[in-house]
Amino acid sequence: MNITRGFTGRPRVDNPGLPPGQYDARDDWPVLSAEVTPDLAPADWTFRIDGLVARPRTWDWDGAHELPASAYEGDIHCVTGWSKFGVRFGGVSLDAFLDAVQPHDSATHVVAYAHTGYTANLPLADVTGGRAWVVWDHDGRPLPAEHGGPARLVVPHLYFWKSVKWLAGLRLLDHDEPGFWEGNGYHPRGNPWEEQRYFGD
Ligand SMILES: Nc1nc2c(c(=O)[nH]1)N[C@H]1C(S)=C(S)[C@@H](COP(=O)(O)O)O[C@H]1N2
Ligand SMILES: [Mo]
Repeated sequence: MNITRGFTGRPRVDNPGLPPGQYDARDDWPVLSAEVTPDLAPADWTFRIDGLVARPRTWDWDGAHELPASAYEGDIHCVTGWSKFGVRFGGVSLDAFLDAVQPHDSATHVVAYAHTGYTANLPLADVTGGRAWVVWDHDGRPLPAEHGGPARLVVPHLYFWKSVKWLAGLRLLDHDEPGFWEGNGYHPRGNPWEEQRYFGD
């Protein structure tokens, strides 16, 4: 007897870029916010890096734009199931900001936080080496407020809850400290390719 397994949704073989358990949202870009969208003008936006760094620093909008421009074009994956292909973000690599503050050798993790209070924890290694961006453009236009404008974090190789909207800062730590979703049962790292959705996955 033939047992046919897994005929739910589109077969992944058609779409090798789709991590396990995800679907292609195509032209949709769902908004997922735990807070009300803040009314934050570029002139009021600041981005601070402190904690285990030699030179803690705060950038304003113009100061951040003086750093070398860097773009991400690729895929994003939300833990609720949608993935989106070929998203284009423009901003600055987080490496450029981190180079300026000189992280201590003891720093192993970061907490990224929003102007609204939302937080997400990340291993420092996941936000260095050209894998994380502070972005203010989407498709060549200013990032819409509901998607985190004026500026958000983008860490596309992890589930998108790590990509803090209305980004206000990073604190460097020598230990892991759960953020908003991680403290509510989600996985500390959130690698979509290993389906690290919940604590213990
Ligand atoms: N400040 C803040 N950042 C956040 C969130 C949030 O609720 N607040 N949600 C996260 C989640 S779960 C996802 S999937 C993405 C959603 O980004 P989008 O609304 O632009 O699709 O933002 C992440 N960053
Ligand atoms: Mo999400």
